Amino acid sequence: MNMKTNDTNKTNRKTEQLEQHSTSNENEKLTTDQGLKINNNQDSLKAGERGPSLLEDFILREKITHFDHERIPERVVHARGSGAHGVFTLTKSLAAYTKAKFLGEIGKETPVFVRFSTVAGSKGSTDLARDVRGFAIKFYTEEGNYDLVANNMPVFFIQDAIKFPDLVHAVKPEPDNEIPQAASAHDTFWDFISLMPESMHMIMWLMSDRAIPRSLRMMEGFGVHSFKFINEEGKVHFVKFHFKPKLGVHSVSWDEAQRISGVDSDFHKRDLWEAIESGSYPEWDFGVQLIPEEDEHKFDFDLLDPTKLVPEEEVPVEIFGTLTLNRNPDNFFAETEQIAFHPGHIIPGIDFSNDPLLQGRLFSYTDTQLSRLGSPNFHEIPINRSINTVHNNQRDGHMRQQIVKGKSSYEPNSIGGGCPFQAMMSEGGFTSQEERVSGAKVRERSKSFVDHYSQAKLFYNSQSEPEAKHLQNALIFELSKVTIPEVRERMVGQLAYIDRSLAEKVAKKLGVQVKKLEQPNQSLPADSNIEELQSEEREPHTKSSEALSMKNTVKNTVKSRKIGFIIANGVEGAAVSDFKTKLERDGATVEMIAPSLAPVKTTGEENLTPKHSLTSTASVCFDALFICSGENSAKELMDPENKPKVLNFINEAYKHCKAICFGEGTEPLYQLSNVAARQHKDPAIITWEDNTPDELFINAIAQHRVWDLEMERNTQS
Ligand code: HDE
Repeated sequence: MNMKTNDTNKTNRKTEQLEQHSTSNENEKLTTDQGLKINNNQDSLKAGERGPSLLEDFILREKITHFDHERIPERVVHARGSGAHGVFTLTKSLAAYTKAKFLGEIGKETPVFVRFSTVAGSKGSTDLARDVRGFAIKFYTEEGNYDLVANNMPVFFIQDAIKFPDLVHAVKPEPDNEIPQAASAHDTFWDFISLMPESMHMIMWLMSDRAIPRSLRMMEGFGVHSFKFINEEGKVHFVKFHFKPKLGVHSVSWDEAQRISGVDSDFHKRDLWEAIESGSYPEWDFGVQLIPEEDEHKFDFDLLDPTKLVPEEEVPVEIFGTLTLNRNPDNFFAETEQIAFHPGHIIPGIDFSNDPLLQGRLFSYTDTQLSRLGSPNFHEIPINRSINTVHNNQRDGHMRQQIVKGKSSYEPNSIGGGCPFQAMMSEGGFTSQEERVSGAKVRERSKSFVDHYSQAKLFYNSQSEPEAKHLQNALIFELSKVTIPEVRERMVGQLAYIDRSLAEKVAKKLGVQVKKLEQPNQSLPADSNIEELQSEEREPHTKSSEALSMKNTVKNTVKSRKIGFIIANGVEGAAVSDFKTKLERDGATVEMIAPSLAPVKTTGEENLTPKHSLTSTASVCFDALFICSGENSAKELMDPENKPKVLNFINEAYKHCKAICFGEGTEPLYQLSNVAARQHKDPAIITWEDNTPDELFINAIAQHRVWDLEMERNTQS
């Protein structure tokens, strides 16, 4: 029995089902795939000890053959992923809006598996790429699997699925030289984007710090499209799905992201894994925006347009449940890699809208699983199995697992007693929402989709000063990598429709002029009436929205924050343990960093065992630093061998706007660091002169970063 599933809190119908397919090698003998015990796994069968290997060696052949075939194609997008098991708990009933059972009964718990991902990079690429993050949730409901295949941004680049292959080809490494990996900062991406004004709103999100999250646990999740809820009476509401992290929405700086990619390219994967292993379970509030069907047209944008969000000021997000991740997978490939999501996996009470992007997705996901997992039986892979048993007349195919008894595999039948029967609606039988549709068969975009700039403006207007600055810098970084001046210029021309001063700031750094684009929307069909379709002068109905700025996020907890304690021989044992206890009491994690991995002598009885050395880690792997008290330890840290490394730690943390606490006796280090040059009170720098350093430190860490002082911290250093 697997240890993890012994925990009764985490046992549910899905874990029980997975347990039937799990195995452990503990205390077992090595066997072949046929169950034959192997006596020698060191040498192949040979004709004489120096002779050639024999074809007869079935053990060698089996092992090598399996190895030769152990790779499957990676996902064409979202290849790099991290997953976890968890539970969705309903805290408020949605029964008035949907007949979906898992959303009806307060307190109901539904097992889930969530897979987070970056989009553009390959499976082995860095976690800290500037990119959208996938946030795909499989709810194992009693009515069948429901997949909410979401992202950490509420809008998308394109309005119609037919443009998806173009978008992905543009962002992926260029076809001739396969450069660059996991990066949008290159010619083809910006060439495409500058010709696609519908992507401008998403570009604002992508260039914002949302694209470089501090943790997968500190990101929002959005269903993007409008979906539909249908209740028992058949009443329809449009619905937008939200997941709001209880730890708040936080990001790293771009400079940090680049450093993390070098120091620990698995930073997000490790962070999620370690948080769950330590019992610090990530949690999100599940919220919905509900719009009665009759209000569909009351907005100044089209609810079917996936490049638009519904401002929370216009329709508030109501919280109905909690998503908790509480168990790491037992096997990455079997679970995180083989899980197969599909927005078309729905259950009674939930239906699609006519969003043309969503409609295209409904085709793509099963299709891609066929090529990735290799068989129409991918639903039988344990992680993909529904907890509701499957009964139908689908049969055969590669790797079929289920042994369906009986003679008939068709319907209607009399030989099988007519089984399996169709279910009536009252028995949970799914019916699509009845909707009147009419119209000529046309290959066209709705005129209501044409305003591409006003919500881009709304997003930009809503950013705090540091966030807006980061966004500008991101554009400058990305577009500076574009080698074709015309593309840079065209992109700046697009930005001018969003915000003139943003365009000017970017243009200056790119060495181009802000020019009015002759034809802003070159993506339109050749015979479109461009004048009629352009909407560049439109102002957003909502001028700014608090929910769009990370400045207004949760900042009252240090839970699961990682604090680096820099120690050396002679460190004040009592001060270290006091600080550590207080931080851990509030849920933070403390890790010791010393000049080497050898135990560190303290002024007290106990030695401390460092987890890291100054060489094996970097300040970018921590949220805050405590330069631990002790004159003697400070002396050792100032040895010529240690000093540059310690100062680099401090200066980097300072540059990245983190909280730093200097203990008693560390003044010499403080004086040598860039921190000493500060001219103003900086709430995130705590020293031996402060009265309640522990409280101040904890409060500063909870603020995440002092982004407001970034300019000041950086111009001094
Ligand atoms: Fe996806 N997308 N997508 N997508 N998507 C895939 O499916 C696709 C879109 C999203 O962790 C693929 O199994 C099309 C929007 C996530 O396994 C593929 C279009 C949103 C994941 C695919 C979109 C997403 C995928 C690749 C435009 C946010 C990772 C592998 C019409 C709401 C799921 C796979 C996981 C994965 C197609 C647009 C989210 C090829 C055609 C919008 C989170 O089927």
